[in-house]
Amino acid sequence: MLDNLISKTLNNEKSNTPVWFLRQAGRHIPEYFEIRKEETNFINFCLNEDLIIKSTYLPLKYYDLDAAIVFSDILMIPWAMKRNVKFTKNFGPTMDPMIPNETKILENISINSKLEPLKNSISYLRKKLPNSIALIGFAGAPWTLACYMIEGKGSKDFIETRKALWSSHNWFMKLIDTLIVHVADKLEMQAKAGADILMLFDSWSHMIPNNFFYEYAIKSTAKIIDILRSRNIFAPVIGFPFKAGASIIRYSFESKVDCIALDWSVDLPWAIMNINKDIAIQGNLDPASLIPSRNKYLRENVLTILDIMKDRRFIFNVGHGLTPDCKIENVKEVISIIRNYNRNI
Ligand code: 1CP
Repeated sequence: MLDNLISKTLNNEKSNTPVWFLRQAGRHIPEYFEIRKEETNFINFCLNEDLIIKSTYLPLKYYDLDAAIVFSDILMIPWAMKRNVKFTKNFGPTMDPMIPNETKILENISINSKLEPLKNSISYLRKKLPNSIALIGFAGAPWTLACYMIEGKGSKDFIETRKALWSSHNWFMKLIDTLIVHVADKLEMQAKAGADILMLFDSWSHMIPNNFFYEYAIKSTAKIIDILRSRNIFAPVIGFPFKAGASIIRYSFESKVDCIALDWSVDLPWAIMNINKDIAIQGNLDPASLIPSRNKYLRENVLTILDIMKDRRFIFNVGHGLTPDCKIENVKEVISIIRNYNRNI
């Protein structure tokens, strides 16, 4: 086992509180935009080993972190499935929306052959990174990928996806089953290449109609983890059912994740009372608290989170990705509060 705080925390040891940040690699560090200029097409950027490696390293140059997350995007799976994914500046990702009942997408294809640069970058990074830094590989969860693929873009309510779920349910189930296999394949590839920890982003889990939450958030995650374990991949999995409210209780017991990432809306005292005590917890500082300069509540808030979580296996993180306007000095301050807290307990 790697000698780092995150691996220890996830492998059942109570250790000092580790820290890393969702979306720590891109956007809020000005130097990222210098690296980004080297390749303006974002898909090509995510396929360029040199740029993947530079971006993954970037936050480690600025911060004393316990993990690096490999630079990529959840939409590399739809891209590898031959959807014409494009990233447009100031708009976000787009692709041709899928027509419900379209069967071509359900064909059995292998996505990993198209993601070789990701695999090679992970192998290189794991060899170069010190053992004290965990390397995290990731994928989007099937529901969240289906949302982008059916809608063709981001959305406030993913109405087309929910309509497809009700009107073409058999097809929708097959689409999710197809995505389960692709997600498992991609996670397996990353673990075999050297990723120590795997994370599943279900960023739109709050768009799942409640009576389908078990099927599409919990069971699909459990199926992915079953596939991984059956292939002898035992890297711990962190699940992130974003904004799923009280449904995180059942998710924590039945999705088979080793750690649940909590978003910034979750009340921590409620969470530790109600969710599965056998799994670790990651979260849940509001990333917006890292935007104002000299935010006088920041320190108090970080200490409150640490106090509440002191008897649980806990990874400090934000409750959603860092935003482009987040301040580097605030991130540094949070890390120093955590390191000092660790020294004093
Ligand atoms: O031009 C650019 O630089 C594009 C901005 C950008 C970046 C930096 C996108 C487009 N993706 C990424 C990288 C990325 N995406 C990482 C790498 C690590 C890091 O930044 O530290 C990760 C882990 C992701 C994951 C991701 N992509 C998620 C899940 C996390 C979350 O925020 O909920 C989602 C939903 C996406 C889709 C996506 N990719 C990019 C954008 C702008 C979006 C969101 C669009 C929307 O809100 O619908």
